[in-house]
Amino acid sequence: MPESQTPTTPTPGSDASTAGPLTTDGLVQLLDHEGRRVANPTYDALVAHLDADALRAMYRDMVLVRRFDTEATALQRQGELALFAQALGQEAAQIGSGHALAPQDHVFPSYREHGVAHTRGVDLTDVLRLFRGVDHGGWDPVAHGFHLYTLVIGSHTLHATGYAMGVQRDGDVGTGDPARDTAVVAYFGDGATSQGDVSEALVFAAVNEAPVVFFCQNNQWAISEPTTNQSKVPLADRAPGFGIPAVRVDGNDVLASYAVTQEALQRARSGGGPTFIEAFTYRMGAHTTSDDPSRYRSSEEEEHWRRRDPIDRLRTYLEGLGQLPTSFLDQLDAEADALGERIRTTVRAMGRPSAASMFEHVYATPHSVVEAERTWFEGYEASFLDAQHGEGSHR
Ligand SMILES: Cc1ncc(C[n+]2csc(CCOP(=O)(O)OP(=O)(O)O)c2C)c(N)n1
Ligand SMILES: [Mg+2]
Repeated sequence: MPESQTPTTPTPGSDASTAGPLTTDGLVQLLDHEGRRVANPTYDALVAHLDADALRAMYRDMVLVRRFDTEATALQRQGELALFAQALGQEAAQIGSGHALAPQDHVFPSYREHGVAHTRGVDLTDVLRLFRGVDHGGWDPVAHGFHLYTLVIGSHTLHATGYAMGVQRDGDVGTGDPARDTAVVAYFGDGATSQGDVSEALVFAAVNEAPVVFFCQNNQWAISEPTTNQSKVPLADRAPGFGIPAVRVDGNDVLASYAVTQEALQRARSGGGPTFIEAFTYRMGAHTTSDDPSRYRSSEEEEHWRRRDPIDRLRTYLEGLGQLPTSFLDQLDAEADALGERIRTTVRAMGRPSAASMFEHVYATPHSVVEAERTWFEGYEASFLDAQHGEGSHR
């Protein structure tokens, strides 16, 4: 067992001494939490082609996404966003897996996959259109191979599986053409694994050998519920029961996250069917800006994981290689500052949509339920106007 997997300070949310869902046993790791390269005969070959430029590109993306998190949180506090969900602490799982994707792959995210969005070329300011309530999405899912965020926990694992079955029926699996063979990825959390939808998705994916990767970010919390309330065993252990191969990875290790995703994507694209990846990580921030984690977890636990910051780990590794020159870091600082400025300016200029616009673009074609709700809402709004003119009954 590499040193970093040895339990150090067992704290709530990080007790490696148990065999339960928080064990660190069996995690694929290529960089330990001190930023040292760990040899792994199975996965080394999958990262061998990553040169210093590629590793710096991952580092850059992680830093930019973290800046995005910080700026968006500040904007929410200033009243510019209704809500925000940080990806803080999950950058390695997201950027590592995102870098493994091919242009033709298609992703179904939850709501904190800002790192993956960034790797798919989604402008991060567009992500904030949803969190400001300006529209229901903010980007073209087809153009980016990145579906809209899904807030209904776990439901999109079914969408991903259905989409993957469509890919299969289009003949875009197992052709041997690297520009054509396509994989689908569903990103979801530890809490989502308790949803019936996820079990149904695993059943359909398994029996249809659908080209889908289930990427579970076990950040150890589902709002205030710890993973120990979701499972008695590591979450990845469930997948073999469905007939789906599973791998547990250190989700704070960008290299390992890249490698296991690469393996799973190749299996899916070549016709080998689904894979379940459990990326063991930690939600360093609050669930959302509406949450106060100090109500349900200790500062010791947060400190334990702060010392396992995924960005620090890659930085230490690159510094050890002598591959993080000051010129690069200075340029990245400037780039992050420019991104922050652009985020602030763009969000403030988004304006305020009319309330009625929430009924637009819910479906691609007219929908009788949405139309009925729109009609009711317009009448309700009008009743307030009537009241202002002394003609209605509402106060
Ligand atoms: C079907 C459904 N039930 C409940 C909720 C309320 N809810 C929002 S986030 C969340 C916790 C999800 O936890 P997890 O799957 O671990 O994802 P994380 O937020 O940690 O990324 C819950 C219960 C919801 N959005 N959808
Ligand atoms: Mg969670």
